[in-house]
Amino acid sequence: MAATSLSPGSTDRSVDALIIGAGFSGLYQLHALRDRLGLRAEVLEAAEGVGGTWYWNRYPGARCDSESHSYCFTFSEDLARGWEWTERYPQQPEVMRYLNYVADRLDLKRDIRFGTRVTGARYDAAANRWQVTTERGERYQATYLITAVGCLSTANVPKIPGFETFAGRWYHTGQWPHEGVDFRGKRVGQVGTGSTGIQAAPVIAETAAHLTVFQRTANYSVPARNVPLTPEFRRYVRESFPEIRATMQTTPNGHPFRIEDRSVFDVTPEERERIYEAAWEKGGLQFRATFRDLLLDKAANDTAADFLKAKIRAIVRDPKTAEILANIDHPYAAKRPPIDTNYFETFNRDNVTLVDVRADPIEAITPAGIATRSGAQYPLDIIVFATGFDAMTGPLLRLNIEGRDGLTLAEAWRAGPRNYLGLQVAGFPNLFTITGPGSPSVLCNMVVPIEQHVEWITDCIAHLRARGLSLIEPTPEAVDGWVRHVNDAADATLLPQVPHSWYLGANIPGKPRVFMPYAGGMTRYRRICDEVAAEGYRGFGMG
Ligand code: N01
Repeated sequence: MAATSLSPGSTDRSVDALIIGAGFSGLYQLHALRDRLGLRAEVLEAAEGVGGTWYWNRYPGARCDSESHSYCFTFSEDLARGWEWTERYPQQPEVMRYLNYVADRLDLKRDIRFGTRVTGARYDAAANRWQVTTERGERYQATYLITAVGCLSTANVPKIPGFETFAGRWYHTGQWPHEGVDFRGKRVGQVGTGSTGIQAAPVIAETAAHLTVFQRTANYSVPARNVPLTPEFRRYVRESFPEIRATMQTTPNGHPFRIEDRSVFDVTPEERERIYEAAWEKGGLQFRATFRDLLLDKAANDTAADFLKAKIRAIVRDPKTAEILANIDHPYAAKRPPIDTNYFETFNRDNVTLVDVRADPIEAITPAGIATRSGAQYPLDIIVFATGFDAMTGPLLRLNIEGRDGLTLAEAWRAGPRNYLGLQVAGFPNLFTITGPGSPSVLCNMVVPIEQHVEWITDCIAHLRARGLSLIEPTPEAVDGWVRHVNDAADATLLPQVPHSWYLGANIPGKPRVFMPYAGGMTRYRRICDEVAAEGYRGFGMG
């Protein structure tokens, strides 16, 4: 059913549900509300196409670190059977093709307003409606407002003195030009060595005249070992769809493999070495799944950390460079663990230099390049900022959301995000946040929490409608309890012990230091959400 204007002459569009964002979350949420519940639902999307994070992150080497056969929707066997991946890890263009396939197959694009950036959303209590405004001045109204803006969609370009004076060109990896960047003959500086920088550097180095990598925090990385998928593997995926889905739904991180149920100290040092070596050869995030206590016990983690640091020293020929790369100050996987293709090998190239900006911090950007505190000057034609995102809260706060009694989300979250189940905020009725802070989101293969959230939200709205109710909001007590539980879950792991982690908001100056994702695992989270629903949406007020 088409959306209607409120009254003749009014420019407001009125729908039942507005969804912000057309990535994985927004696409599935639109399908679920429109095609399962029969709601009038629309998506507002700033980009000119579907894809969300994959639309913007077109940097060289952009590739998913979840294995392709698990990085896709599982809610429809029919949808899954209509698609075949080509590589172990899909490259950005292939994920985009997949999401377009989904959008076309489910006929979603007719209800997505592209090129429409939301600039404000205000809850009108008298009407129990959300009033949403866009950059172009359009106005929308809806009973339900669902954010599907992802966790990593607000690019962080560090405020380095002299930035505006740079005479060359600069790019942030999360806002990469569609036409690409030609590095041939250019002196390129890359700032940042997170998952993105680790993927980008080897590819940039292939064409740049020279690449200088500015590393502030040394990072672990395990080889991805990407390969084209064999016909046998594709057959396995086709034939084993229910089993693969069942594994993804019953593992803490939503990946299609299980975490080994053994402690690092259950095996001899020789056996442990053999296990790590096999996992290194196999490649990918399964390295983290070799033992159950890697993220729980520092001594256990040290064994993996030592193994990985030794690998760096073995790969990188220049001992000084190797030492800077292996000088890692945090437990393995306590920051998001990158996987790579030839990252450490890249530092053996003649046209690549590593600069340790922990020891000698970036002082300024000059017209000619980057200057560090020691007075060293690095002349550059191009600077690539692989400097990450104002993660999790950033994409929500920039929507300028105002709830009941004029309370803004920025005020409600001044000391850090507070919500219930990661899905709803007290004082913001009928606002649902897919993969919001407090959700397992970024600690998982993202599609798994996304599917769970969308289905939970859809069931919740169906529950309200079946009872003639039109409002749901968590109680302050439920929010307090969830915030406590999120903190406790994080404190039971090594994750909050990394002072410079974006999980804590530590990469953004002035951002409250709160561990944002739910570290209790997707299986436990799913169980809690199911119990809450089964108990009549315990912890929520409805009306
Ligand atoms: O961002 P990051 P990312 N001066 O924040 C450095 C997902 N992802 O885009 O650690 C100098 O991790 C910063 O240093 P430090 C994934 O969840 C997935 O790489 O703050 N350096 C760090 O080295 C990932 O975790 C995939 O000390 C500065 C880097 O920039 C998340 O996205 C691929 C600086 C930022 O690392 C974010 O990853 C890519 C400054 N002023 C990303 N400011 C896959 O699926 C920041 N840095 C494969």
